Amino acid sequence: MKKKILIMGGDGFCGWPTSLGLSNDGCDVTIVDNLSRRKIDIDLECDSLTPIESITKRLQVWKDISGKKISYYNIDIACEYQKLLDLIITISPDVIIHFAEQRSAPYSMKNSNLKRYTVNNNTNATHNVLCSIVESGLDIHLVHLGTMGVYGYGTADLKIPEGYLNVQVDVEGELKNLDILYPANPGSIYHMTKTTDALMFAYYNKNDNVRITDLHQGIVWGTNTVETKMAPELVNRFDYDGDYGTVLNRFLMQAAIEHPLTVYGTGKQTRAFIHINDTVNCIRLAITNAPDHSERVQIYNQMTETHTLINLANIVAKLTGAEIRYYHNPRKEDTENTLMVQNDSLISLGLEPITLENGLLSEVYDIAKKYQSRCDEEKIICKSLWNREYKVDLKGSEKPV
Ligand code: NAD
Ligand code: USQ
Repeated sequence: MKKKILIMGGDGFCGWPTSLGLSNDGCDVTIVDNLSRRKIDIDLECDSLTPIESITKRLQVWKDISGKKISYYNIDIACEYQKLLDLIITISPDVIIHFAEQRSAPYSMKNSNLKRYTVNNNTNATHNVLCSIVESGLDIHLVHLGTMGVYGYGTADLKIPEGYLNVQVDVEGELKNLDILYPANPGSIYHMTKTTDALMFAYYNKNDNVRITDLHQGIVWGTNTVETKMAPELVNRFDYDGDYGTVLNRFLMQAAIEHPLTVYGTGKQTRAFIHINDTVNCIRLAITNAPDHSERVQIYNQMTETHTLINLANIVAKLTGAEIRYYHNPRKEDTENTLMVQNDSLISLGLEPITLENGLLSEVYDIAKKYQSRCDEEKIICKSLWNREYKVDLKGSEKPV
């Protein structure tokens, strides 16, 4: 693949391995990132479990090892529209991949300032990207990282379709078929911004024929890919704290430092998962299978398996001998749900899913063990509450709560 690719948010957890992977494929990659994720670490007095280098060092080491240059621009795409537009016109990319949003649900619920920051950042970032594509007059395929959380997780036993729901409406006695965007049902301010993104995509696609692929991704687990393993300085970030750490990586890190696994509520919530290697592979597939101008927004469910949280905890406990504890759920979410998801599109395009059974859980556990001395145990318990009546639970209990 030899495309010119602009990666918004290319310094982040999903963006960094994607940038290296596409560069290794032969693409001409440029990263745009305002490093806000690194600044949030400073504000939260927390850090990636893995020691990540500065973006300059990362890119220099990549050039030394691979002989390939990735350019980098520090632009806040939510605020610096003219800089973004000028860069797009200068580079004239074939594809823009948009990762650049505030992506933590707990962080987005911490207080009014962070709710407002998440809404302003995410909706303006997405709108500025769309607006600049149109103003540039260039024919650019936009690939966006969306979330399974736009659908909500309760499915009334319906297999969640890939973005669109076929409904029958009664028009004066005559039944007509309609394809509508699956009803949005966000569970946090962060997830709400992703449902707003989806409407903006539908509009710009309808009005300006922008070619868009929206990848509704599940929870990403894992750390490294082929490229991030090429040198210690290229290691990917590993979030473990109560705001940014996601559940499976958190369980594996907790096991590594002999902290009880923090299952919220009953543990019967079901969620969708995907390994970081598959994230990169799905993006490759999205790029090589771009929609044409007459097509509606292409929506793929980017996930490979579903699990209840207690099932995940049991798998990790079996692998590592960790203790499982139940904590009062800091989130307002269903105590239990089933989740069935259609994910045929990416598989039919060639995705070969990596699942928990592929043995990669131990790799993540080993990384967590290696860097356990960098863990600040004070940061493990989630202190972001969805609702004023909720309380932080520091101890947990042996039984579901
Ligand atoms: P991340 O926070 O690690 O990366 C996001 C990057 O975007 C960061 O480097 C940040 O500095 C940058 N950024 C944010 N706002 C910006 C702005 N206004 N201008 C320029 N750069 C900005 O997050 P991630 O885990 O890599 O997630 C990337 C995308 O994938 C997000 O949109 C997220 O919603 C989606 N996603 C992530 C997961 C997951 O489990 N990590 C799952 C589903 C979907
Ligand atoms: N949970 C626990 N214990 C923990 C952490 C989380 O039981 O220690 C539970 C939560 O209550 C929730 C589930 O695990 O039910 C998932 O939480 P998470 O933090 O792993 O994931 P989530 O907040 O949903 O967000 C993550 C990414 C987000 C992405 C989303 C995909 O941070 O960017 O959009 O996964 S999805 O979940 O499919 O919407």
